[in-house]
Amino acid sequence: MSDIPFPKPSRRAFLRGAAATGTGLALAGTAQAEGDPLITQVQDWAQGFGDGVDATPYGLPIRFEDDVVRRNVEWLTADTISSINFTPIHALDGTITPQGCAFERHHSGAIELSKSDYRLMINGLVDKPLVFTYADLERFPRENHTYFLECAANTGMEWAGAQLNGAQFTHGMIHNMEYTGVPLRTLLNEAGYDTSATWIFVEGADASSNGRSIPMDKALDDVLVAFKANGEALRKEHGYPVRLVVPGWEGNMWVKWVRRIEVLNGPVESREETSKYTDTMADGSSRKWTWVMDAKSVITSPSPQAPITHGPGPLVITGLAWSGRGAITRVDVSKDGGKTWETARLAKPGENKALTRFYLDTDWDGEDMLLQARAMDDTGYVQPTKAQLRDVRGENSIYHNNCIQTWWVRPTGEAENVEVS
Ligand SMILES: Nc1nc2c(c(=O)[nH]1)N[C@H]1C(S)=C(S)[C@@H](COP(=O)(O)O)O[C@H]1N2
Ligand SMILES: [Mo]
Repeated sequence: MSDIPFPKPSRRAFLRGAAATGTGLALAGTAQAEGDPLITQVQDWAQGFGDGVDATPYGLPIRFEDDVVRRNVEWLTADTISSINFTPIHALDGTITPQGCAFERHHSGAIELSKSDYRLMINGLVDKPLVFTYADLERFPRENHTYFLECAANTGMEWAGAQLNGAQFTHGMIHNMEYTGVPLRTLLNEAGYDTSATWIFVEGADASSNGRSIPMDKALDDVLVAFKANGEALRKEHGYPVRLVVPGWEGNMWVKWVRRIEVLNGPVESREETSKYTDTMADGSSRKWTWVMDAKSVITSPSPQAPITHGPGPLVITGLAWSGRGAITRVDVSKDGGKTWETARLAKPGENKALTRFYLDTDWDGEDMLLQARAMDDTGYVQPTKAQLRDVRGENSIYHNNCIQTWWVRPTGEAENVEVS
């Protein structure tokens, strides 16, 4: 898509905007009591009974929310078995992703593995190879941590130009859950791992096995062997009954249905690791072992799937920011394609390797906006523009696109995925 020239704001619009900001935002309700049957008449739902407490032993969202669902992009993969779908981030708020709409990525489909059939083996450079049952894992001291998981391919279709029209599709290969699990360190200690060992190799119980090598330093640091997410059992599609949680690192290392962990003195050069999860640079060379997900952000509303549905005046601009290196410290929002920036309000102080919600409570003048968000983390890293990222990485990459995203919001409130130069 070609560059969109930013329409110059008129002087009148500028003054109106300035005056409104100066006085602070005042918002009255937009409906009127008089003549509104919703106010003046007794409605059906107030005259009969609702559902009894036994109607839904395990509840689903109310039917009015039935479009808040994972979606896939049909042309992306040949079939749905080795495929991916996307979290409806445009329709969510806060930071926790409900498991029921958290994106899925499988190489050979989501398998059904019961707790009683579950085994986890730790072997290789250990004093004593061990096999844990699910019940064994439950007897180790466990911890709770909230982390994001981002697929390395998130935003990967956007390298060459603005392509997919919606935050769900451009940035939805991400979810954020509160995990309960046992630190991998605890289990490695239990097996008596060789302290000179430098790597582990982890594989899953599915046909693809998704074998991945992880440096021992990371394995001993914050990796979890997790069995609950957001308080309940992992869903089948997220690795029931047990998955690996590798905080801040690319999603493919978070092995689901984890069945074996081998302690080694070097990485296992699996097919996927050497050929797939590398970044192709402009000169055709490859960047390898880029495990950490750099700081990134996206405005979730307004966005193409979440247009503004009201006129000028108070507008809540919101989005998500995250960094695999630590906590988000600041998010700036631009309405003019990066010329000027305002610092957004973080809903809560940024948390380590977890999604951070930001808000810009603003006054919309009803004119075009080129909305952007720019994240900063506690290492001092600033999210790059698309041009800056292309300067370093070219346009041949798929993975690790963490550039600033632009939405062109029209006076009608509709938004579109665009690029600014
Ligand atoms: N066993 C196994 N683990 C796996 C995969 C897989 O196909 N099999 N896919 C990986 C990839 S590429 C990603 S991005 C994440 C996705 O996790 P989710 O399905 O819970 O979103 O799981 C990873 N772990
Ligand atoms: Mo992935």
